[in-house]
Amino acid sequence: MKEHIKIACPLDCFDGCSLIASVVDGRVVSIRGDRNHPLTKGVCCNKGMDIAKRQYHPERIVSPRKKTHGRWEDISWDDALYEITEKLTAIKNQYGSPAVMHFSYSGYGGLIKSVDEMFFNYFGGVTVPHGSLCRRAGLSAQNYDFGMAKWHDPSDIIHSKTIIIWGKNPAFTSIHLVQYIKQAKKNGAQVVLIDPLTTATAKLADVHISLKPGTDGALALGMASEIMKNNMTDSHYIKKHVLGFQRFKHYAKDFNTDRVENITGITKDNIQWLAKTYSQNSPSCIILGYGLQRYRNGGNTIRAIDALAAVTGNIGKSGAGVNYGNRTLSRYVSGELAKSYPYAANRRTFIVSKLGEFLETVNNPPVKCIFVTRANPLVQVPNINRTLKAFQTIDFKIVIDMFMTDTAKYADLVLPCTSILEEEDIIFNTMFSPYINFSNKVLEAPEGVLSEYELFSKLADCLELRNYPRIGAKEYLKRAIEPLSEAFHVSYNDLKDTSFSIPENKIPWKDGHFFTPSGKYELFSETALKDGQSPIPVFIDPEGQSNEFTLRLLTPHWKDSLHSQHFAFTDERPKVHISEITMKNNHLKNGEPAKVSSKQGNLIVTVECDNNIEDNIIMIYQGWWHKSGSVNVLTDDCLSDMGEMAAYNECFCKIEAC
Ligand SMILES: Nc1nc2c(c(=O)[nH]1)N[C@H]1C(S)=C(S)[C@@H](COP(=O)(O)OP(=O)(O)OC[C@H]3O[C@@H](n4cnc5c(=O)[nH]c(N)nc54)[C@H](O)[C@@H]3O)O[C@H]1N2
Ligand SMILES: Nc1nc2c(c(=O)[nH]1)N[C@H]1C(S)=C(S)[C@@H](COP(=O)(O)OP(=O)(O)OC[C@H]3O[C@@H](n4cnc5c(=O)[nH]c(N)nc54)[C@H](O)[C@@H]3O)O[C@H]1N2
Ligand code: SF4
Ligand SMILES: [Mo]
Repeated sequence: MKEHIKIACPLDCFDGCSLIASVVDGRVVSIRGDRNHPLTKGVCCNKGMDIAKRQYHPERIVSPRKKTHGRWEDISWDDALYEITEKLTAIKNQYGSPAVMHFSYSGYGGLIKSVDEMFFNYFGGVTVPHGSLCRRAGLSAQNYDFGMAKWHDPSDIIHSKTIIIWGKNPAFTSIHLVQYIKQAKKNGAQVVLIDPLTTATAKLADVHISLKPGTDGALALGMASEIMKNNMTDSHYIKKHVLGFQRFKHYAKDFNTDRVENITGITKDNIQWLAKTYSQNSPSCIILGYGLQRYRNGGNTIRAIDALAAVTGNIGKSGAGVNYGNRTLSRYVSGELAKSYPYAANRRTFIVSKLGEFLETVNNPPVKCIFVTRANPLVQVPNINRTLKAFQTIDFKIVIDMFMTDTAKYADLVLPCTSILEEEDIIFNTMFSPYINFSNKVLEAPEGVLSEYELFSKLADCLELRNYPRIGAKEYLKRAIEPLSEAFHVSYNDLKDTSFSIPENKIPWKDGHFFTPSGKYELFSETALKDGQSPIPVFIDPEGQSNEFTLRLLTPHWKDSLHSQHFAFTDERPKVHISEITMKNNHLKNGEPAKVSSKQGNLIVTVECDNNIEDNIIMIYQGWWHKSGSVNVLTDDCLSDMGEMAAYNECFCKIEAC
């Protein structure tokens, strides 16, 4: 008999699908989309369907493994727990708890696995990453402007007349957004894409505007200047809701179309057309991606774009808004975890993209143990050569993962973990969907696999962490959602049965009250000034090319892999996408191997002639493993201006045949 059980996708994706696992004789035979979900409506991507493939993959880790003299051997859980207890106790006694680093990132988006963080808090506080590999330059920017990043309800886009998709590739990274963009087009909306690459999303757009990478801030200021010069602003909105208009106007007026054409490579006509269309054919919404803030000027770029909405009054109205990221869910679901914060008195932080540099230089205390959960840093952080070298100097390295990732391979102890099919959980990590999804337990974990929930409970016992909550997993989840239950009168069982979304989200800032200190939209931000930033959005030149390294490297996200997770079992060499002209200029042949070099390292790739790439840019998808070649051997560990964000796109390369 076939059984159909509702689960949720735990991947770090915008969309947050509800899925159906079909089970025959205790085995999952397929995963498909759940038609009853209000947003994802039964459509799911290959990565979601691959949950079943990963579940039964022959290379899945099903026992703890220890490396002795360079060889891996399976060990018992008792031995693994004993070793971890001994080492953590000794390190804490000799150096203090911050000599342990807990590195966790975005591998799994459910509540049940946040116990790792809770454990290390009760341990006394350890060294943890802060800053961002993902989107924090933009979040910090929107904090200055609005007080917080919020996204309109996804369905609201259909009321827009102009939609600017700015540095985002939803055809790959947010497939459920696409249906709303198509609906808006049917309703007559004009869709514009601004991206240096002709991505799959360009097919959705009426107009694609390409520009020099890292120059979007100048474009936005140029558009604002045109809008202000030609009285296309919403003066009523500005008067009532915007702080600092005159200061901003004074600065932006220098961004005339000649200057902006020169900086961005966009024609004067197109800049004028964009300014007019955005301000006059409204309501207009901007859908911001994350690619354009992975530069040294990323935060100011987002602030300059936000400013367009403020001066045209495209805020707080249906069909308007600057949609960047949804941050509203997490504060309602950290009930039990929040109770552990006061115990983490010795917590220490480091900037995540500077992992290598931090490990090279850290002292008082030094890092003696790295414990990695839900992350693959030796593929995903920038400047991998430097990071890897530093990582290898650490005495004791533990990784929890389902597979022997590149990070796991360099560890001393690797522990298996349960999959989404083996846990009852609540998935909340989406950056766009307002829904929280319940995921039922479908299967028992294979023999030898311990859930992280059990593992950290056992470790808390071994280490005698007195205050660690001794409660079952279900009770943990129930307590986690207490803030949500209190705010919206929704119970655990309600979440199980329905798709719940927070009602306040539909049209952000509708009441005209912003979360900024002044309560207004802040074109001039005192908070930014205090943080050492320019108080108004400014354009900062992106990094320039050098004589040796002339090609800009872009490393966007691939359709069929969530970061490194679905590149796992390919031996294929990574492809470098390159235009025919750049290919010929560099004496390369399509399909042949080539060496890409940057200041940081070298990578052997296969040349893929692709005329969707502008000349003088090369593109390699992020996520390839070491055996194929990780693109982050090339990237620099420099930072954006805000949010201590990895500026991956500030990377210039050269390429030669090999
Ligand atoms: N299939 C799939 N989906 C995913 C992910 C995945 O790995 N795979 N990852 C998820 C996560 S964690 C994230 S953060 C998101 C990322 O989601 P997106 O922001 O949609 O994707 P990115 O690939 O980071 O970059 C988007 C675009 O930015 C463009 N870009 C680069 N530089 C510039 C610039 O200077 N100006 C402009 N205007 N555009 C520029 C790139 O060409 C690219 O097309 O996707 C999420 N969804
Ligand atoms: N060059 C370049 N680099 C980038 C980016 C880029 O655009 N360009 N994008 C960046 C972005 S946006 C992000 S968000 C980061 C992502 O960085 P990471 O979060 O490190 O990326 P993943 O490759 O998804 O690694 C997650 C790991 O968690 C494991 N995992 C899955 N489920 C579980 C679980 O239940 N428990 C445990 N313990 N492990 C589990 C997976 O098997 C996988 O190995 O990468 C960044 N790196
Ligand atoms: S990766 Fe995204 S689109 Fe694909 S199944 Fe998961 S949530 Fe849905
Ligand atoms: Mo991300």
